[in-house]
Amino acid sequence: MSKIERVEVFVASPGRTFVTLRITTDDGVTGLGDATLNGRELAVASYLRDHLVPLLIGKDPARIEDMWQYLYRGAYWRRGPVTMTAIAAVDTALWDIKGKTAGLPVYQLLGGHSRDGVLVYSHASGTDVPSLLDDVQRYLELGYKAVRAQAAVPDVGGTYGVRKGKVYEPAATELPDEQPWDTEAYLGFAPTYLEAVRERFGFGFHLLHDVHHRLTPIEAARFGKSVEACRLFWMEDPTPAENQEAFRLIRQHTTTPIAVGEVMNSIWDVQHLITEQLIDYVRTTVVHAGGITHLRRIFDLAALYQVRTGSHGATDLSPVSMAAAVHLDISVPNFGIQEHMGHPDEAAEVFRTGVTFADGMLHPSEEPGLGVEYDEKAAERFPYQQRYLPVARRLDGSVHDW
Ligand code: KDG
Ligand code: MG
Repeated sequence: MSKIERVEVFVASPGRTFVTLRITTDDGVTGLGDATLNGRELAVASYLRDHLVPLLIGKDPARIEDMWQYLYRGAYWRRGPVTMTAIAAVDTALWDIKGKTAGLPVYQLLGGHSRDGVLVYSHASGTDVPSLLDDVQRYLELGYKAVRAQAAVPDVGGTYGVRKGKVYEPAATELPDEQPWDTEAYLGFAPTYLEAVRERFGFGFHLLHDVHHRLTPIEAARFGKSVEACRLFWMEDPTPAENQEAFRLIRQHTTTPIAVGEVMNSIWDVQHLITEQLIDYVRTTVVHAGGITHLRRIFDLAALYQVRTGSHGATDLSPVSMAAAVHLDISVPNFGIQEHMGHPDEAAEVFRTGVTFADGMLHPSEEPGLGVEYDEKAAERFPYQQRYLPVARRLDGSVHDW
């Protein structure tokens, strides 16, 4: 039996911060896991370094399920983003090791191809409608078959999802940037630019939109109804989802499909959303929902209720997470779509990934394991930089969901 000999936690900021776990066995096999929790990175690094590393040394890396149960049940304290991201990193690294030991890419361990490629959507945005339309055109020309559209609400500022640089990076300031929010202005404006996108480019591609938790259930119902003619692939996070029951009201009013889950960390956080068919797509991810082992469990539950997958894939999910996501996406029967935002250029100096893009789809690496390498020497050139996500405030100064 091989044993876990070394466990390292790397925190580096190549264009943005990533926390990466590397497990090495006594026969020299290494596995990588992503442990990045945007704006709370050091909490997960400490959870790993101070609480999980001592538990891993000397253990059998082949016992992935047992390790998951041990770390989850053994903590006594359950769920939550910090715990589940730390467990995810260990789980992902163990799948990487198992693949390398078996000489197979991870998707083969998960049952092999269920499809030829992983449909992805990218992010078009604009500071106004003409610049949004130009950006949609750019993504369609790049070959994307699905595009998310977000535009800045005129005169208000603080709109979610409008890119400034090459990739949209909301965690851009040393302390939280406080941004204004006006629900009525958004509700009046957003349907008009989604209509403009359909008018200009037609219906030959999937159009998505992220509301980013900012509406109440009845406002979300109004929004969903008002964009029905645009035939969105989904409206994402229309209302905060701690109260899963809230989605019943939205559902009663609109046929616009709903996607939820990027901030959820376990099967219990999405249980009613799935079993009561209150959503159409579940957006939980490898990194924030307990790794490949737990995410597959969520996806299997979802399959029973005709809920499809639509995993989060923003810049804060490292190339390790993205590779793991693609292995899972290509193998599960109820795959829907995968978010694909890319990373700042510096990230490519630290992570080498075998994931490829062609014709609007991602394809997994054929190398054994996940097919990602981490260059720790290169990472040293990018020391940790503190960055927070923004905070939203309504026009009266009160805090709103960002
Ligand atoms: O860390 C937060 C981001 O990942 C999030 O704001 C991105 O909502 C997001 C999305 O759909 O990509
Ligand atoms: Mg989102």
